[in-house]
Amino acid sequence: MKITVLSLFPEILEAYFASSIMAKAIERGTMVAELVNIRDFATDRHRTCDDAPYGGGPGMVMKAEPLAAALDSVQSASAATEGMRTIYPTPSGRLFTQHDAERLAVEEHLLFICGRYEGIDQRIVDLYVDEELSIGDYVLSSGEIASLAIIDAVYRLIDGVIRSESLIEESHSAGLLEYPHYTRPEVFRGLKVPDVLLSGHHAEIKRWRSARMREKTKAVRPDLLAESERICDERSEEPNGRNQGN
Ligand code: 6GU
Repeated sequence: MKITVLSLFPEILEAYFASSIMAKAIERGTMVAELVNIRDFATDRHRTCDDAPYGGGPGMVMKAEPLAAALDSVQSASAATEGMRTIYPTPSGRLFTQHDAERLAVEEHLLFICGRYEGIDQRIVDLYVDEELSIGDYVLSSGEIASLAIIDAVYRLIDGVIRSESLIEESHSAGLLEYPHYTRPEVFRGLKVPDVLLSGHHAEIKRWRSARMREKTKAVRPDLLAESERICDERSEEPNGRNQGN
């Protein structure tokens, strides 16, 4: 998969792309990452990328021309543009979920536009953007962090990026939150690892973990519990999170 990110501050993203798991995926050729500085496509003397909004109001808006020039350069450089999906992370987008991550993980090329200020000129959305995604009901100061959140959720699902067993049992893959994890030492500050985990009794461990998943989900995300039971009924399986997929 290729990932292109358009940003006014690509240095924010560089550390992430150089980090261990992503760097390894890039080294292996599983991932290709491309950072594009939008400012390189501004043509005036001051390389202006923002301007006041028509109609008035607070803040600034990212100008259409530098963004369009940057987007055109990516499109003309990539051979198969039909294989490219353009994503604009914005708090006014549809809520991004694990289901979206799974859907996007099979794309050939994802392009992210990082907005700053009050956002980008609507005509860029109209002309170039395939989907607007929000990462939650709160407002971040810029699109870089939201883009990284989406990229991270997506690329780890690609074959060969992380061990597939890790993906099967984790939170949300079956709509339930994860069970608690323990590693050595057996006693830490007077707190002991639950006996069942030391028993070597795999069926018991599985039951214990399922119970903890349901308990935790009921306590903090009852909305997910209802949805998970619906999905499991559909599959006529036990709602214990052992099954892969959505
Ligand atoms: Cl995608 N962008 C920004 N700036 N804030 C957000 C967001 C995105 N999703 C939630 N808050």
